[in-house]
Amino acid sequence: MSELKGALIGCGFFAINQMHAWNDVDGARIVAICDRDPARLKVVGEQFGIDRRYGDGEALFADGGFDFVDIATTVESHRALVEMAARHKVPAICQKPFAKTLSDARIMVETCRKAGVALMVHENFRWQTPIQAVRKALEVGAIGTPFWGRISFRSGYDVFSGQPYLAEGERFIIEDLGIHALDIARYILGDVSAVTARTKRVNQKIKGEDVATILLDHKNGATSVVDVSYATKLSTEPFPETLVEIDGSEGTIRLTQGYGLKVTNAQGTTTTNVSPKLLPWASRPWHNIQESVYAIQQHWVDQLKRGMEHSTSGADNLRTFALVEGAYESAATGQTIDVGAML
Ligand code: NAD
Ligand code: 89Y
Repeated sequence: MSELKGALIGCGFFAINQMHAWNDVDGARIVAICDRDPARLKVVGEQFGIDRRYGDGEALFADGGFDFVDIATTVESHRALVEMAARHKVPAICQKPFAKTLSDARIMVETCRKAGVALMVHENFRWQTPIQAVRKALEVGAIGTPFWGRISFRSGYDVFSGQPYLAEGERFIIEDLGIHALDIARYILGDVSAVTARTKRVNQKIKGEDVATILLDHKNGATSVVDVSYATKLSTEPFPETLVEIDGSEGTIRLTQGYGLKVTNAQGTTTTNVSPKLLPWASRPWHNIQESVYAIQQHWVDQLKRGMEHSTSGADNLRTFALVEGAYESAATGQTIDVGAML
């Protein structure tokens, strides 16, 4: 199949990474961009040499001439834009968080299914090199059957300067960042039957919670703790590293700060450097996330060409999104939430 043509909607803070990654991806290129803010449209259009520019999604789709759309706006517009893509029979990638509510997310998945168009959520953290390394160690049976895990993201990094909207929502860390850690928990230990959560707001200058501790009961009997914080001041700032601990019947895996992977089993302990590549357009400390943006976008193109389901398809992401909703419900009620009943 020849090179796919894409259109990108939403030329904000994070879209710059997506545009750089599209330049590197094999088999696709961006031919049109859209943003309702003319200043952002101009900046991105000039930086990446895109002449076809639109201030409105309907006008973009009406002109057409592209094989897929990459929706990089914030959550408020996701449902309308995914539905627009489905109406125009255009396969769509949508940034996380996929939707405002699980009920919206379900409708979006169903709408694309009925239209017969592929839908992938840009849930990129599972594509990070260190997370892929953990999954591989498990797949080759290095520690036997996992029975316990901890997925941990604790930081004091100022995310609000680049993404000011994060300080303004009633919900913050679970919806914005915990969503990635919950997805990693599913990716590594499998689907979840129940969720229990506690949250806190430490930074009084923001509206939502900035600390969450979440207990997951996995369907295979494993238990995991997903703990996330943007109120944690450490001697060496780990942003944006997700640390992982897995205990299995035959050994342990530890993904430690600084991208070290330690695997211990009857053969002894091996320590491997699983640092992400610093792509030419990337910058520290974001390079881990930036490399995963390239990886997920390449996956989108490869699977679309093969006509196969994406790792983080809309349908897959419903199971991650249910954990987000379940965690908020558990924190609000103090109860353990049955995830199966939500899906
Ligand atoms: P942003 O506010 O900087 O950019 C969003 C852009 O979309 C703005 O320029 C805005 O004008 C435009 N926009 C909004 N609604 C539109 C519409 N209906 N039509 C056309 N343009 C519209 O936001 P951001 O920080 O770039 O975040 C975008 C999304 O990316 C968020 O959902 C965020 O959670 C996500 N994000 C993901 C990662 C990741 O690693 N996956 C990292 C950061 C942000
Ligand atoms: O928006 C968030 C994300 O998806 O990754 C990190 C982030 O930019 C801030 O928490």
